[in-house]
Amino acid sequence: MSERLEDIATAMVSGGKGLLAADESSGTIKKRFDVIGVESTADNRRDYREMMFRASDAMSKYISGVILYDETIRQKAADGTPLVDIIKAAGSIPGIKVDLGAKPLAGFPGDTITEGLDGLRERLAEYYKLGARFAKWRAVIDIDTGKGVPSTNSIASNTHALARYAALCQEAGIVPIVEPEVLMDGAHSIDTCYDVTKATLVKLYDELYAARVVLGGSILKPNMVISGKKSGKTDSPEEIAEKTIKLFREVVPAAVPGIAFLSGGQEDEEATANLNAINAIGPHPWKLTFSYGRALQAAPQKAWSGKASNIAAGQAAFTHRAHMNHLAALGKWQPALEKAA
Ligand code: 5MM
Repeated sequence: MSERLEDIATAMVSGGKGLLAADESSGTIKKRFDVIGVESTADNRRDYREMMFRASDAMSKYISGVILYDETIRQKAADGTPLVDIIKAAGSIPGIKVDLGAKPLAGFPGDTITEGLDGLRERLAEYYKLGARFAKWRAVIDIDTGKGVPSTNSIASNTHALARYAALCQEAGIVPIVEPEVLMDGAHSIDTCYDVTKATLVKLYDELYAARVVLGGSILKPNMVISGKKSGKTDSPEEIAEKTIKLFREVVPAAVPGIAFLSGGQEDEEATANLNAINAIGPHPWKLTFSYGRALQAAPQKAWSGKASNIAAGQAAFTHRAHMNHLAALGKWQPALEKAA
């Protein structure tokens, strides 16, 4: 496959394929394993991820790339094959999470700043050698308007860090996924989500221009415009689609080849229905697909539950969700397809 940044970025979002976000850090994967009663050991994490990467139908037809964690990009399957080689053999692209997590932002209670820029040039060079052709950095923007969260400083600091990260990635021949996640955990309305996401994306593209990032060789990984979970309101897919697209048309340059959404705590089918509604009102200037973590993995995690005898069931659950999201990325999903399965 071509090594041009623009070609890699295009391959990541085309043909209704999307990304598997399997980059849970040690603390996050432990939380996921706790739910299914599995101890979070290196071997269990390897077995679980190997199960998904060996789901050949899902990986070859629906998953364009996999975001890995530092441990996983170095791991070998039970038979000694590097996990990266299994991903590549399926025609999928290995990627790597390079941020070191969100820490409290000094002086701004409730805001966080994502760390990991120091030494990033050297880490990217190593990840390139290990096979990564794209990377991901997640900035976390919470909403708590009563407490002044997010602050202007949080948006400025996080988007500046995203731009510095993206420039370093492109220097290393790696496509940056820029992920400014406006959390859906709060009690805010969909219109507040719209305003905060808009402020974040406007600043993000200012910073990316200033850092001379080539937009054609980058991917945006945003939240959808959606009400906070604690608001008690469930928005229709049509409203989410209409507001999300209205916003993106105002602020995301057409030079960006693709937008790959995070699921952010949406239920599996909800994330699929919302992506489908977004694509159903196209055509759009960019490809719109998925880069889901929880909405792709909750079902296979439950089906697998740490037992070797459940590997086929786990792979079937993963393949089904990947297939449904593939259809949603093409605007061709229907609820009846879930029931049929
Ligand atoms: C898979 O989860 C990713 C890693 O999270 P931590 O660094 O907190 O362990 C996360 O960045 C993920 O890639 C995105 O948030 C999208 O995942 P969801 O579950 O929101 O689709």
